[in-house]
Amino acid sequence: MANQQPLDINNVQGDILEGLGKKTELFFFFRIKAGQGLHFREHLRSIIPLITTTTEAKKFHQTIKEGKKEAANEGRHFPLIENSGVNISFSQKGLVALGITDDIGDKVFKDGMLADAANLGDNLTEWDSDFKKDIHGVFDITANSMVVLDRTLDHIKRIFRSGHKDATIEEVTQLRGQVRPGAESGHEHFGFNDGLSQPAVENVDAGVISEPGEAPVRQGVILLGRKGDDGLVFPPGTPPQHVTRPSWALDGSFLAFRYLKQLVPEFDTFLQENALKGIPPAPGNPTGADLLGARLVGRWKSGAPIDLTPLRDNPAFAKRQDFRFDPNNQERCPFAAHIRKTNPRSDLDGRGGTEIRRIIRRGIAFGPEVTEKEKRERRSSPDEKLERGLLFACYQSNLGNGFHFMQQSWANNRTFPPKTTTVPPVPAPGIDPIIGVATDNLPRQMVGASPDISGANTELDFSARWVISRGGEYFFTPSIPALKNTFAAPCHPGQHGRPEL
Ligand code: N7H
Repeated sequence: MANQQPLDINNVQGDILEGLGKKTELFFFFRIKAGQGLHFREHLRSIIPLITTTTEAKKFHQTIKEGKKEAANEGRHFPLIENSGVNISFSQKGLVALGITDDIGDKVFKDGMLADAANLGDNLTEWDSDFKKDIHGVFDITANSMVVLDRTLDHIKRIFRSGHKDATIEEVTQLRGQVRPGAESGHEHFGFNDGLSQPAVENVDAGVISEPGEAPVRQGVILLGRKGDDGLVFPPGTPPQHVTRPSWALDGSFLAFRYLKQLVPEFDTFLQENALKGIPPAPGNPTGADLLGARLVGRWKSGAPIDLTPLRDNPAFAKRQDFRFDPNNQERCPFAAHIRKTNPRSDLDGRGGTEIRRIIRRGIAFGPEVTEKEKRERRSSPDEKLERGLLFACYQSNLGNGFHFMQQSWANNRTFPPKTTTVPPVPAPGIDPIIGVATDNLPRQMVGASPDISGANTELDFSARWVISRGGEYFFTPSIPALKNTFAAPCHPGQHGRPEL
């Protein structure tokens, strides 16, 4: 039964519904030291005032927005404001280490990402060995600079006595991301503007996104225990399977974290070697490589959706969400384009819609820019220090409806979106060219991107992968009251049989 009290966004950690302000970001993965669960709770209590709430994150963004506007009116440069944000999340193993034994009602979370790796199409030999170890939790720390970030990290480590005999946590690993420099700011390493399409959440973002086709989602699609957190919908189109949440789960969210390496020179070379032909020579027209890239992603590098502007980029359209795919046609946007695979919009009209599949994404780029040597050799350096990619993070109330489903049943599935009724019939859409993995040992391929712009139903084979999973984990990001009253409460293991929602 959904909670009837109105949502108070002071209770929700800031990265979930708003996003922490970030130029740099650190994911600090930790383990609670054996036998230190109770002392960890004490330290956690001291951390709670540092946790950035949704209200605080919103206020920070508002200040920046107003400051930038004012500076622009006065013709001056708007300086970076010193700031730092902190959120905390726990894995299932972390809950166990804390003695929290209630069933949270999400099998994907409980089993963990390592157990899910094969379903996601990951090759475990490509995983960083740290993600094969036990991880109990993660601090998500953001800041306007590395110096400020390190200061916040030091503060947190001091509270947990890290490095001392009486430490209650030990570091498993840490990953640092940063916004890319200059004009690439906001763009991921392949060069595409990222983080544009997010679901608006009812009564939180109301009025922010109101374009047709992108109605706000119910709060329970992202937050546990709220209206819309109805349980797993599987197989697709069937009624939700009943789920019971413990009371402390209210207003928390599941975080799927993925450490994704990107092979940028290889991706660029592929686009050049398969550049689309038949683009009329006219001023402002893209290269064939640019057009192919846009058809793989579904947006131009500026962010403009190809469904609205299929043949040339138009940066003025960068943030537009008001498009609905023609379910019988992939001339404007291939069925398998990354954004169509991960948010098929009108393709699922009459098939249950997309609402329960929506996720809120909070990724950041990591690693250095491509070097001149890598450009020349058209190959990523084997030097790990030059590895680059995306620290992908997303929130949802149900991993089996959200991230896990999206990767396994949409991105990796050649026959999604289902196209059984098109006249004339079209071949199966193929695999998401950006994140899809062929789990059936057949080549990776998609339809609708080759070899010339009129060949909307022609197959393109791209057996190489450009995004490689190096690991990850599933976490639960509790509400602030749950952190205070359950996670940091001074009680003994086994005392958590609390009332259900
Ligand atoms: Fe994706 N990319 O640069 O190609 N993504 N993504 N993603 N992605 C999106 O709307 C990218 C990944 C989604 O509502 C854009 O923000 C890369 C995973 C969803 O229209 C671009 C990687 C998953 C959307 C990229 C990567 C998703 C989306 C368009 C990995 C989930 C919104 C800009 C390195 C399983 C779809 C934007 C919508 C958009 C890229 C990963 C999901 C440019 C490079 C793992 C739901």
